[in-house]
Formats: sequence, C-alpha cells, structure tokens
Amino acid sequence: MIRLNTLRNAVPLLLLLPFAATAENFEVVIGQGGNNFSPSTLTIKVGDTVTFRQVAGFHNAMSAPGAVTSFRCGPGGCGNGPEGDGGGGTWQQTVLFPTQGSVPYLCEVHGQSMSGLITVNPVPVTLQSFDVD
Ligand SMILES: [Cu+2]
Repeated sequence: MIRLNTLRNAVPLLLLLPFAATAENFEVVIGQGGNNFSPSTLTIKVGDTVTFRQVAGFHNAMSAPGAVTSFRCGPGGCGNGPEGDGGGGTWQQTVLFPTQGSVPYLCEVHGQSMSGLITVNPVPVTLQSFDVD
C-alpha cells in the first residue's frame, strides 16, 4: 500500500489547470461611413461577447452558414423572426460566443458586400507545477 508519506520529497506534480481568464466584451460598429462592419475581422475567445452597435444606415447582422454560433440581430432584438430583421436608426445587441471556431456573418440587406468574420479561440490553458509536501 502506498501512503502519502512515501510521496514526500518525491516529484513535483504537474497539474493542468484552466487559466482563470475573464470574459471580455468586444464591439462591432455597424454602418459608420458606409455599409460596413468595423472591425470587419475580430479575434476573441470562448465565452466572450460581441456587441453589434448600429450608428447609421439600415442593416442587421446574421451569422452565415457554417458559423459555429448562430445569431440574427437587428433593431428589434435577436431571432429568426421579424425581431432580427434589418432596420434603421441606432440599436445594439450583444451576442455570446460559447464555441471555438469561425463565425462568418453578414448583413441580410446588403449581402456579402457587407460581411465580417469573428474567430473564436479556445480559452488559454497554463501549466503549473506544485510540490507535494
Ligand atoms: Cu447592411
């Protein structure tokens, strides 16, 4: 039988601990100076949120086929009904990205000419060693 004492002064144990990363919010501005998303490419990590904020024009923001997270947001909210339709004025909606991968998106009103890409990276992991004592 192995007792804990026999491990004293033995080996440092390597433990894999998830890094205590805090979620962040990012902003994508819609319609500033034209039909565009700014920034049009964004790199975030799992658990972060993105606030789509329209400042001008008539738009929405909808994930494209193949996106690891689906959303469709407009002035009325987010969803597949009229609430996600494009509209004018100023509005903002916040979307959570819980899954690693690529999220291409576009404005349904303007199509591929008004599109963007969000890359969702895994939460960083750090290695830490501890001595058993
Ligand atoms: Cu648009």
